Order: sequence, then C-alpha cells, then structure tokens
Amino acid sequence: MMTRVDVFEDIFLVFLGLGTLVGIIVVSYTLYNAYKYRDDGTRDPDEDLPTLGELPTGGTGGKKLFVSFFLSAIIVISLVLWTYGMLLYVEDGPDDPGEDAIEVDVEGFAFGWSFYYENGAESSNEMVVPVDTPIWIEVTSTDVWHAFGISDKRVKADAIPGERDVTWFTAEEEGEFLIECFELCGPGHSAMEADLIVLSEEDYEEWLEEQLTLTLDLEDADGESVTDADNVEVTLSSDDEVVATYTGDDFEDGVLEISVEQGDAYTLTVESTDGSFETVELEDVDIVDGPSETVTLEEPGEDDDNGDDDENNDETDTDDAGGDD
Ligand SMILES: [Cu+2]
Repeated sequence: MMTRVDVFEDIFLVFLGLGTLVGIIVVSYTLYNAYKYRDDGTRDPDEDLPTLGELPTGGTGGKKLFVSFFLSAIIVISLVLWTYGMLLYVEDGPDDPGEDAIEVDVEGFAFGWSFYYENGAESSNEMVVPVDTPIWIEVTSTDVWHAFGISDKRVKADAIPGERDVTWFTAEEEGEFLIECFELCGPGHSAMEADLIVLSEEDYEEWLEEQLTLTLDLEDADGESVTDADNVEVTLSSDDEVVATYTGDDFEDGVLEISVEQGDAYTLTVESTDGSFETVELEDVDIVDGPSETVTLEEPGEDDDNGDDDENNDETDTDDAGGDD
C-alpha cells in the first residue's frame, strides 16, 4: 500500500531529477556555444555578425526552437498529469474507506488537541493508532482556527470551528511522532503540540480497552482502603438501564475494574448487601479515558448530619484533568 509519505517522496524525487537534468542540459549547451563562438582574434572583420538587440533571420526555420519547445511541452504536460493523478490518490486514500481503516475525530482548542475514537474512547494531547492501518481523521476546532499537522506523516488539515476537514494517513512503523499546530492561533500556538503514538495492533487494542476501564477504589469514613468487599454490590447503568452488576468476588484487594464496550457517561451505584453502609450513587461517570474513582463508604445514620458534605467527597477523578466538556 502506498502511503502519503511515498507519494510526496516520489513527486519530490521526480521533480528534483528532471529539474537537475534540464538544468545540466541548458547550462552545458550554453557553455558549449559560449566556447564555440568565442572571440579568439581570428575573425574576419568583414563577417556579418549580429549586433546587440538584432533578431536572427533566415537560418533553419527555427528547427531548434521548435524541438526544444516540443520537448518542454511533453515534459511539462506529463508532469502535470502524473502529479495530478498522485494527488487524487492522496485525496481519496487507499480503497476508500478501507475495511480495516480506523476513524478518529480530532478537535483542536487553544491550546491543545483532543481525540475521539469510534468506540467512544477519548484521549487528550496524545493520539494512539495501530501500525499499517489507514487512519481517517476528521478535524475541527472548538474555538479559533488551527491547523492539524504531522510532518513525519505528511499530514495537514484545517481545524476550523463548524467545519470538518477529512484526510488520512498510514503509519508504517511503531514509535512516537510530533503533532503540531500550523496556524498561528494565539500566545500558546508554538506549544500546541501532541504525540502521535503508533502501536502494534495488539497493543492498540489493549490501549483502547484500558481507556474504557474504570478503576473503582473503596475507602471507609476514615479514608482507609476497604480491602474486604464481600458485602458490596456495584451496579453500572446507562439511561436507567443496568449494564452490569458486580459483587465482592469481582474485587481484587478492594479494587474493582469495570470495562465497557462503548465509552460513555454511566451511573454507578455502590450498595451494601447487609446495610453496613449508605448507598452511594455517582452520576455521569465518564468511562472514556481510563478514569479512576474513589468511593467513600459511610456508616448508615452518619449521613443525616453531613449529608451535603459527602456528595462532593465521593467523586475523585484522578485521571481526567481538563477532560470535562
Ligand atoms: Cu493552534
């Protein structure tokens, strides 16, 4: 499969090669004639030499002129057609949209980038993609004009509020590459960078799964970790429909890992099976970028005195700096 990098490399090499060739021919022919018609002091003073500004007349009917014009035309026209064909390929991408192609929505903001994946996962300032897979990106902005670019992959797309610029690229090797903003957008422009992280197919799947996993930690009223979760029942629901339930057995050392198929905002309920603590309900828990939550279990009755207090205490999102919309 031909990547964008291959296309632009080819165009560059062909133009460089032809330019060099034409340059060599023109300069050599000029030097040759300069030497051939040099003034070596043996000229007949009566010879009819042209004077400065005089146009040549007669001769071979402009044969040389015609040949050079014809050759130039062939070269220029074939270059235009060939380059145009290559750029059409860059526009359309490989087998649009391609079976295993991946779509990522890119959102620029002053001053950074957010990435949204098909299964609802999200990441900020790091774009994670699998190797050897066509990646289609849809780029937009939430505030002012930006331009999304990955020089290494020859990618550039406008990021304009209300508009979506679609383009693609394929990463041929694993590694980290620099994403930059290419539109002067404000005082933070030059630092408006993100990482393109290219992983193997398996590592990419694993990363996606991690994004859609919530780590739930329990602690008691004193802030001590609860390791014995036998009497705990956790319910995950979305739009009032129960997605999954977990019991004490699903905890490991007091920590529960909840994985979902689709990244979204979920409601999380932590209940006691024996009434030893108050039920805790967390609403709008975003499982999109590998968040973690710590839930404080209060003994029943305590709640009456400081009811408003614990609602705020319950939610500690350690992994989601700036991720809230
Ligand atoms: Cu910018």
